[in-house]
Amino acid sequence: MLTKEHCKTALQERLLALAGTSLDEASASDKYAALASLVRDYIGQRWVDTTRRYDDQRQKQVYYFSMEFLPGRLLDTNLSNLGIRDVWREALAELDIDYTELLSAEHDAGLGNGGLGRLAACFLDSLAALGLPGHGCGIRYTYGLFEQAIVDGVQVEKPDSWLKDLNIWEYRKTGKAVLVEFAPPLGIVKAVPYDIPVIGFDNRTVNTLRLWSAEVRDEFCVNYSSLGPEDYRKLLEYKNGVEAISQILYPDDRYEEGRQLRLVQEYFLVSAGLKSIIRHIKRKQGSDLRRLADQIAVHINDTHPALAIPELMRILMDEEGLGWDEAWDITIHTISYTNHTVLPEALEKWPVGQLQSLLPRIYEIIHEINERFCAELWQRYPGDWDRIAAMAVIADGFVKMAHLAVAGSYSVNGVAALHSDILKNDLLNLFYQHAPQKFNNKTNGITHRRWLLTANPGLAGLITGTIGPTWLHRPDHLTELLPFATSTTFQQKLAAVKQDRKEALAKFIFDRYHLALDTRSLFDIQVKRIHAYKRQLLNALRIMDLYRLLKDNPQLDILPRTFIFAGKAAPGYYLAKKVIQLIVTLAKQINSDTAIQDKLKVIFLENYNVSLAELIIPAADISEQISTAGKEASGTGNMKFMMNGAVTVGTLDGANVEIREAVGDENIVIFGLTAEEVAACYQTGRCNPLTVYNQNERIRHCVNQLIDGSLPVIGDEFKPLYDYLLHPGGAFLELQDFAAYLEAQERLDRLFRNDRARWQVATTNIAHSGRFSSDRTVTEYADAIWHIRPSESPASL
Ligand code: DL6
Repeated sequence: MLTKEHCKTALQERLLALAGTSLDEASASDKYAALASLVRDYIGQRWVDTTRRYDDQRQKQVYYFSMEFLPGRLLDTNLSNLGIRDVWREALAELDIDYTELLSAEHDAGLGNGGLGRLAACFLDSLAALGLPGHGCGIRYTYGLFEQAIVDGVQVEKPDSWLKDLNIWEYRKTGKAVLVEFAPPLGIVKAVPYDIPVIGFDNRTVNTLRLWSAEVRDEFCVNYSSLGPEDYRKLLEYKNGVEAISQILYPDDRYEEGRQLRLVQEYFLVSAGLKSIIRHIKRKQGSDLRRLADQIAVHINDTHPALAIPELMRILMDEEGLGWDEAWDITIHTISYTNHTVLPEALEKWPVGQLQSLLPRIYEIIHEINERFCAELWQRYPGDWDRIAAMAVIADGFVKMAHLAVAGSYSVNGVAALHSDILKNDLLNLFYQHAPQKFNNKTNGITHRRWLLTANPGLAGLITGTIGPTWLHRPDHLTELLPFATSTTFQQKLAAVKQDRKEALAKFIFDRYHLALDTRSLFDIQVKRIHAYKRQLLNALRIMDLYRLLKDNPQLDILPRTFIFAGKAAPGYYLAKKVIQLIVTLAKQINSDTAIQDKLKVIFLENYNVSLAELIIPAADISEQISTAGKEASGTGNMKFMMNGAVTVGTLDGANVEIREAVGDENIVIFGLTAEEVAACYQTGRCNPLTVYNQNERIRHCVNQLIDGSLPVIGDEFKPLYDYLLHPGGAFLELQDFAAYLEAQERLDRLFRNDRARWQVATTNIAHSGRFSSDRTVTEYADAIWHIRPSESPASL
């Protein structure tokens, strides 16, 4: 049993040993490093035991392959999962150490762009919490997603060198390196794993996130002075080429530049991952791989790791000597695939020539997969050339990765009910017709441990004080809060928790930006990647509209609002960067205008990441989930906000649809075109934004502000946004949904004027958020896709 006294002594001893410093002299990073290294001590044995248990019991294990993992900071979560957070907090307080300050000394691990990477991190947390044998497999990028700063109103990017200080959570496993082979000039590359423990909540499970780093191979040891200039150049080229592989994480949406490196990264990940898994299986369970699909499941997170299919075929045939049919049977029973997007520009395809020259053997296998797949289709649909061409893995000079992923896996899932339906009925409809049994839905989820228990301890305490602690293991038990939704006492306590979080956020904003916020105003928040389909622009237009109304009538009776935005735009995504610039410009104009009596404030918070999200989300009154229906595969921010008692204003898109189902119409504010209406709009070409613009004066007035000199910018800064909005058939239907959005905001205003109703809605949202815990999602994957079982019985309560 760990006591405060133990903690205090241990910390001081560790500070001496690690940093050679006393407590008085130690910096926040010294204290962080000392505490984190103590946590390493606590988990070592459990980690070894977990691995042994899986091996001894010959348990089927799942490996979640993902080019992105977005874990954020780990110290707080790890302490909480180990059940020693409170004792440590108290001990630190007695040593006069500010816990929050100590936590912020940890660099936020940002090895992902957004939802896809964060989902992967939530899944790992849930796998461990549920005692399930499941591990992550990714790349140890030297630089995470860029750090965003706003300079002169525009986004600039700085490298995120998150490894510049020691990463205390990783264990370099030099002895477990494997070799990955590319065609010359790159040739053979050494892949070295760095393992990060993934600690289960209140149980004895510690799983592994294995991140691969590229290094020059050991034979690369030459006497430089003996080299001629040409050899020297080649050597340098090799070294630089290898080191580039795990150097940077590609920002979303814009893969054009340096696509070759991205392809190298994808193969590097899958080859290293599969080789090490197979080596482990052979060592522990013998060299007969014909039962591989009963021993492991390999899940590919989007198509980025889809080369796992030909790579597994290659290993089974070329290294293990199996024939094609046997290897194929094993492969398609081992690999499962999740699709995360329907946006055409995000669907990966690789030019044949590029794949062929970088990975000739892999290309040969893909070619054969395609030949056999097309032959199978020909048998089934003789003469139907159009269908076969549309389904081919290789077509028009490209390898289509989604087609490869569907053809080479036994399960294909979408990430929310609506999205899975779109896959079945639209994007992958021909594949669905061909093999309907593969298709299924697994609605996303988020870990309630990070997004409620540790991000919002006040709310977690209130919940536990009200319904007891069972929700920690069984988030579905949050529904026990429902009877308290109308309780005045509960509502008052909930209001106090929200107020506390709003003040914490306001303090952060004041300290960082010197902007004072009215914490009694409604915190109306949109935080996510900046992308046209997510429609931050629609939100900005609404703010412009409201500001104009207030300017015309400063006495206008509205509830004061603070609009908070955060999110990164891909560096090459011009329009998204313009949207940020617009928001920052609005902030400048509105925040300095005394005529509107502080009724509105706008702020764009720089460098959105997991840690910032943990500060922002608990403070939200309103959650903006306003994507064009049918475009957001699921969304997971929507779940984090509802879990923290915010009211969603959203379209019927992604998981919003299921959130509405869960909470009921009266506890969410839905507006706008449905996915079907949106599809019809695009198909018929009838939705010309100019029609709306010409017919609706209020909208016209708003859009015109982008170009008529109303905004404090010189020149035509926002003309591109104006053109985008009015481009026929272009835009994401911002103008078509604008009137409905304004009306939805009025509904929200009415709701928030009624204190009892507003806290009832908030409570109802929290109560139904258990359904959106990743524990539920991962259980569904484990039961229906991976067929894995917990290796220990669930923690006793
Ligand atoms: O499934 C996780 C997350 C969804 O919640 C978002 O709706 C979706 O946009 C995101 N998808 C991507 C796609 N990237 N690629 N390819 O990030 O996945």
